[in-house]
Amino acid sequence: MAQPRIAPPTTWGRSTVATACPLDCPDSCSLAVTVERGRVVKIDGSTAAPTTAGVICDKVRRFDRRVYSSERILYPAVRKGAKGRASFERVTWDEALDLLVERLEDARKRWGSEAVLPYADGRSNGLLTGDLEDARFFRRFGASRLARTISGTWTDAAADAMNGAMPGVAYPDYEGARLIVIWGFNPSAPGFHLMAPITRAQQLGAKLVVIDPRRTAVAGAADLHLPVRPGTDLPVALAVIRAMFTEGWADEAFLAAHADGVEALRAAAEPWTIECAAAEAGIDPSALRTFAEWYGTTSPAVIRCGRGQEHTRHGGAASMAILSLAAVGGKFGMRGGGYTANNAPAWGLSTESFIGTPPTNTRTINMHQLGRALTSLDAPPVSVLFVYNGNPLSNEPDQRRLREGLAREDLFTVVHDQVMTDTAHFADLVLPATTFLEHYDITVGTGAYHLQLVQPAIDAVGESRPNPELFRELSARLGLTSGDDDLDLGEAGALMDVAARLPDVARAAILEGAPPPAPGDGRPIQFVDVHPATANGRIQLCPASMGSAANVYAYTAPPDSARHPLRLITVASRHTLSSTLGECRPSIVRVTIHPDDAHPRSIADGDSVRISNDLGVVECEAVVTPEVRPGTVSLPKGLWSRSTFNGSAPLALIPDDVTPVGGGACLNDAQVEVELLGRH
Ligand SMILES: Nc1nc2c(c(=O)[nH]1)N[C@H]1C(S)=C(S)[C@@H](COP(=O)(O)OP(=O)(O)OC[C@H]3O[C@@H](n4cnc5c(=O)[nH]c(N)nc54)[C@H](O)[C@@H]3O)O[C@H]1N2
Ligand SMILES: Nc1nc2c(c(=O)[nH]1)N[C@H]1C(S)=C(S)[C@@H](COP(=O)(O)OP(=O)(O)OC[C@H]3O[C@@H](n4cnc5c(=O)[nH]c(N)nc54)[C@H](O)[C@@H]3O)O[C@H]1N2
Ligand code: SF4
Ligand SMILES: [Mo]
Repeated sequence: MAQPRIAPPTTWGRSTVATACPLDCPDSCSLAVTVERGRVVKIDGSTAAPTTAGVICDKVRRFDRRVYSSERILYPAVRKGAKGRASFERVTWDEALDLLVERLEDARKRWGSEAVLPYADGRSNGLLTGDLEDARFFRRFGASRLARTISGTWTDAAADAMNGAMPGVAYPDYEGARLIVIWGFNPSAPGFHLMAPITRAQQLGAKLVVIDPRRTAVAGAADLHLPVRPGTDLPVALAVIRAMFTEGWADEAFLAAHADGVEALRAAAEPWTIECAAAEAGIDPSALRTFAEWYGTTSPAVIRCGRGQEHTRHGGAASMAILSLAAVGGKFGMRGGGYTANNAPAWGLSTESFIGTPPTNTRTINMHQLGRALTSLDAPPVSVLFVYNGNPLSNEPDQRRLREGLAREDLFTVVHDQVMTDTAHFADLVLPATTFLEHYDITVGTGAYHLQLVQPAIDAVGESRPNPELFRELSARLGLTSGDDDLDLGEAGALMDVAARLPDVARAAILEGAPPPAPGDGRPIQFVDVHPATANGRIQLCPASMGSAANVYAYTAPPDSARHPLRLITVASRHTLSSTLGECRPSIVRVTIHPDDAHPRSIADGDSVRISNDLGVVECEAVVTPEVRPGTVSLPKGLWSRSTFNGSAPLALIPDDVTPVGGGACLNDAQVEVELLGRH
């Protein structure tokens, strides 16, 4: 097999390493990293991936702040003081692994192997550092399983059941659209490389519609902005579907030829007149009618479906209705028409085929109820928690309960991470992890069509180790190795191991730098280059696997709460990638509140405020602006405890309820009250 086109990290002189950004962002940029005397001195975008076109975000341009952070975990350490106090004592890797193996074996002896729970999200990890050696290890050990129900799980499941995860419209093809709909997505934070084609399309006369409770930058540039009440996207999408049928805009011929479940969808949409849906969403009915008419009568029309609407009680159903629109309108079959959701399935890669070891049927714990699991399970209890590729204390609901769980004296928590996160402060054992500038990976874009090699630009900082190395070592120490996938090949060997299992074209892209082999040369036209990979090749508008249409599309309005009248949404911000780089956030965070809500509460711009509900309290500053709709307040997601006055993240206000189908988190469903705390 071809060798990776990689040079070992230089320790002397100046060189530029071609690599890629694996962070959880749809754009999957190609990077040029300049290294001098073994240190990263510059991180730039490269032109290897056409979407990047040499331009990257400030977060990654300054990723050296994390690599060389004073908060970087440089060596293994064990807890010395009370849990959560972040007092640790350095140990050797050997001592650390001995201790970990002892705790894992103790837990297994006392409670059985399900007493061990891995917590990893892994959205910023590619094919090598997530769901490979780690999955093999935990499966062979027989640990409890973590249900990873975040980030597109519901939309991905819907897209899979409806269209067989048909790949979507590529960024450059937005330029050819006559109507662009940005739904619950904010391309000024994630996916900003989509902005250029949108702007060019507008210059060519395309209309832009944005559906978002906030007036984001893209909403500001829109011809029509629908500032819906959070969580009301289902009625809004169903009302557009209904209007398409009643006004004769639906493409009945396309539906007859290519879709099942048309009548069930029509029936689900029937109650939602424009007036009814607009009243529920708190928007002007004439604006909603205009949107329906534009969508019904304009082609090519493309929808970018984001996460905003998904992180609510009816989020999955809303995503299904949104994805249905393109079929009802017959928008496929032309460049610039259709939708974009998650393009990663375009490569047809199967994680299971890389892992090799079959999944266990051990108990499954929903990641969003980690606090509940740590504080309530007893048959067996969670006795060892193994955190890597994730930072639950900054990302999971019901933060107070999670803190309570992590503080349990009888819990052994190991955290393998790059920096001392809030979660790491609660660890009994911390292990240093490499960053993507120090290890190999293969990254698959979810928005842009890229499959790229990530390679080390520098040597591992301190004593940090990449995930595959840690889990191979653990497997060896616990006698869990078997088969040829356990040869100690080192990290580059693990890369070759995965590459060997890739389809030929993908392997060539990774190992020989051949052009990425995406369908339709990376610009597939839906229903021309790519088709629904469902069992009968037809779109399933109401897939049986999602439950009956009547149930899935049943809508109940969020409860009105006199005590907590404001809806809190938590959104991606340009400072961090979820909680990654939260250590570099400049100051106390600001909650965005509309003047109509601020004035009666005597809150002015820059005031200190207290946001509360029955679950918790967050104290921070306020920014008063009409950029968020009345009745809704907004905070960035992924905050560390240092970003608020009282050390609580918005997660302290978010209940750990999960959606009835899919088990997703209701991150944008919390009701809160905001009060004035003080004025500087
Ligand atoms: N810079 C940066 N980039 C990121 C991230 C980050 O933290 N920072 N996070 C990454 C991750 S993990 C993900 S999943 C993606 C998320 O990226 P997006 O899909 O853009 O998700 P959000 O920022 O959660 O929300 C998008 C928009 O939806 C709006 N919104 C909130 N609630 C609703 C609602 O009920 N209905 C509608 N229609 N809109 C609503 C918000 O105001 C927001 O502007 O971004 C990824 N990229
Ligand atoms: N309130 C609120 N909460 C949210 C969201 C929201 O919108 N609002 N969004 C949710 C969403 S969509 C998502 S995807 C999740 C994201 O939640 P997480 O997946 O937990 O994302 P990060 O905060 O980026 O944390 C990733 C951690 O893994 C570490 N890491 C990175 N690479 C490696 C590696 O190779 N090895 C090891 N051992 N560690 C590594 C990083 O240093 C970082 O601490 O958050 C969710 N939480
Ligand atoms: S986070 Fe997104 S925009 Fe920034 S470099 Fe990575 S892929 Fe590009
Ligand atoms: Mo996500």
